[in-house]
Amino acid sequence: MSLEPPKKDWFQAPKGAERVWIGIALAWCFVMFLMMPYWHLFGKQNSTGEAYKVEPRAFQERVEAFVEANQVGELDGQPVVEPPPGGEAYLLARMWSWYPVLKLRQGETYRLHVSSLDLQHGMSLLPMNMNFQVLPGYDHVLTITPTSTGTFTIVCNEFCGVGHSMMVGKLIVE
Ligand SMILES: [Cu+2]
Repeated sequence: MSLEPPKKDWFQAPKGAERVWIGIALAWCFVMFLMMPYWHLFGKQNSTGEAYKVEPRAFQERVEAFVEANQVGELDGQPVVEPPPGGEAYLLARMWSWYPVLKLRQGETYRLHVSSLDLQHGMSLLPMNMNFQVLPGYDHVLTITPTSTGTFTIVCNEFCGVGHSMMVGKLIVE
């Protein structure tokens, strides 16, 4: 069997129900397209887009200094760190853990610096619907105000190797 070129006038304009379905799909594309700027302006869980360049080792040193100055306890071998209300907090992602465990106060606003020591990770705060990319070299600053108390779980949502599924951290809000 050989390939044959299509016959002339092969195109037939859609009609009837096909037109309607194409119209519905196109209209929905526009709705989703407009939702992107809408959420950017009115979504409550968006990043402010504040980010700085940082060497991964320099970021790690800042995290260590932050832990040393504000540690209040220990949980599963990880330091529990309580940043000053309204102050700066740090969270380091690395293969395959989140460091340290943060302890925040409800209603206070923090500047949370998030970065990675090695490769790309994803910070997903459960059960809240929050997802942020965590990249080495970028100090991503999230302005956060916890509105509910409890112990929240941070999981990695970017596949980062064999330990990916065990990369679970904790965030405590009191
Ligand atoms: Cu990961």
